Amino acid sequence: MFTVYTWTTPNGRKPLILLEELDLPYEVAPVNLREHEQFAPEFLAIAPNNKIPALKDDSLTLFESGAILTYLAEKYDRFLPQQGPERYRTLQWLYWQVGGLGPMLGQLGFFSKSDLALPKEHFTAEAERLLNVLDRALAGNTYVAGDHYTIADIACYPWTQAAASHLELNLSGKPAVQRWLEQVGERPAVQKAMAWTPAQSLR
Ligand SMILES: N[C@@H](CCC(=O)N[C@@H](CS)C(=O)NCC(=O)O)C(=O)O
Repeated sequence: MFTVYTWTTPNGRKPLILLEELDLPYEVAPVNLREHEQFAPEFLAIAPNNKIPALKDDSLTLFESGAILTYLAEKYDRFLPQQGPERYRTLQWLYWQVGGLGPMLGQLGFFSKSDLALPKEHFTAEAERLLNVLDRALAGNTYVAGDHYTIADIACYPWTQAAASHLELNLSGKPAVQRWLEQVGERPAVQKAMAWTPAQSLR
């Protein structure tokens, strides 16, 4: 049985989406970020970087959402081709999300709550640029890495959704992103994982 250590944030939803897509049994251990539970020694033993998500599979514990998605996709041979260009395009967009889209939108969320104009301007411009990169990629493809739904879509979806719903970035000039958000948002696994709350047991 997998245990997912998580919270109701975009990074936290990624492993839930994949586990739902794979239709696997799992339990959720909520790590309440508002109560700073990510700094508790018990969690530090699992996730030395003090951030969610983390995954436990028997004796293996993993942190970093990209590593978790790759591990599960490879274990079940789904949503990440074993070889060929689409494998590396999937990994390329996965790393792009984890190293770019996520951190930049995260910083925008942080500085939006401040009255510091310069960082707000900087991270808004960077968020716009990254969402335009995604829009151009999706204009020529059904999914982020090509014709198939992969862990790159799973990584990008919660953050892109948050860009519109929480960061109030206007996606009207990004038609391919809007089309893809609708399409991915219709998947039952995505809906279930995006609706998860700590009070709820998924299984
Ligand atoms: N690169 C990490 C980022 C994880 C991350 O930033 N998690 C946030 C929630 S979305 C967190 O745990 N924040 C708590 C903190 O910064 O103290 C990943 O992709 O897993």
